[in-house]
Amino acid sequence: MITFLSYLAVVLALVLVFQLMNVYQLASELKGENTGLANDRDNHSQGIGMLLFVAGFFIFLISLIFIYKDKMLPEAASDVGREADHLMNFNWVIIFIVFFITEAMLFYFANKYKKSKTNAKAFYFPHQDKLELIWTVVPSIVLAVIIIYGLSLWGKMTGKPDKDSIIVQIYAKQFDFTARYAGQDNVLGKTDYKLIDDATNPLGLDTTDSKGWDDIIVKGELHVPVNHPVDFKCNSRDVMHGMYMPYFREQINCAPGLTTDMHFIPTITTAQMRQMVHDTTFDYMLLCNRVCGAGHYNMQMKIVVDSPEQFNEWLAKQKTFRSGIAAK
Ligand SMILES: [Cu+2]
Repeated sequence: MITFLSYLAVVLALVLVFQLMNVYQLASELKGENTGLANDRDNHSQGIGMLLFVAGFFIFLISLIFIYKDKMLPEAASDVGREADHLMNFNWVIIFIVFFITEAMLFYFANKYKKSKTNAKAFYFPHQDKLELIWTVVPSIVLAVIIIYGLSLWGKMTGKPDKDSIIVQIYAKQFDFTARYAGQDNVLGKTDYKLIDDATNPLGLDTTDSKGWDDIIVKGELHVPVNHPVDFKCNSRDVMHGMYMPYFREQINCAPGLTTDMHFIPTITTAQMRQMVHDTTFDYMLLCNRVCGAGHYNMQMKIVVDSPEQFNEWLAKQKTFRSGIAAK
């Protein structure tokens, strides 16, 4: 009810302002002031209004950056993540320089060349080759630099992984993630979707392939060691999912019938990050960012970045695929 009354008050206030403006206009028409044409005083006040608007807009924009600074993601926790942040900041610097210069000029000239008695005639300036060359070539070079920078980073994220990477399969389905570590031999065993059985073999591992016997399948928590390359091989059982790791600035699609690959070196452990963000409950997350169905909003997995010792200790406690089968 209070909300409704507040809206009503706003609407009535707008009606009031509109009516007052009508009264003011009618009054000035009666006095013979309003001829329907802007006079020098109107042009002057509009020009000043332009300058005030752009100054206010700049102040508002810059203050927003400072007010919402702590809502941004914390420092990137991976090697490629840091570079992704550099690339992003590089883009922002270019965007801001161009934005501030062009917007300031737009409003400055709107004021400078407002209609007045002294400079009523516009200068006819239809074409200039040199100017066109400059505004074509300069943005082209800047864009090429951004694209080359971006492509080289993408190459680092998805190109050939480091030879001693820990290989982890990320298996997405509606609506959860399962991780499979390649085990002692660091080779993932073969899989076949026809062998999938939710109770005993959720990823459809081929039991005749000995390379898969030492594979370790985990749900709920994904552990990786700090300062060691990890290679994620991503698959999907049903529809398109996203393997999105915002704290490491990585993301790739998990598509059915296809293996996508992405790797990085985690650089900050969960414990260190908890100290950095002053939050003892902080956790890295793996999220799905393809709208994959009704349970998409909750499709996630916790990522724990351990010290190498903690990681080995954790891994040793996990059951291999073969011992898991034997237990059943
Ligand atoms: Cu999903």
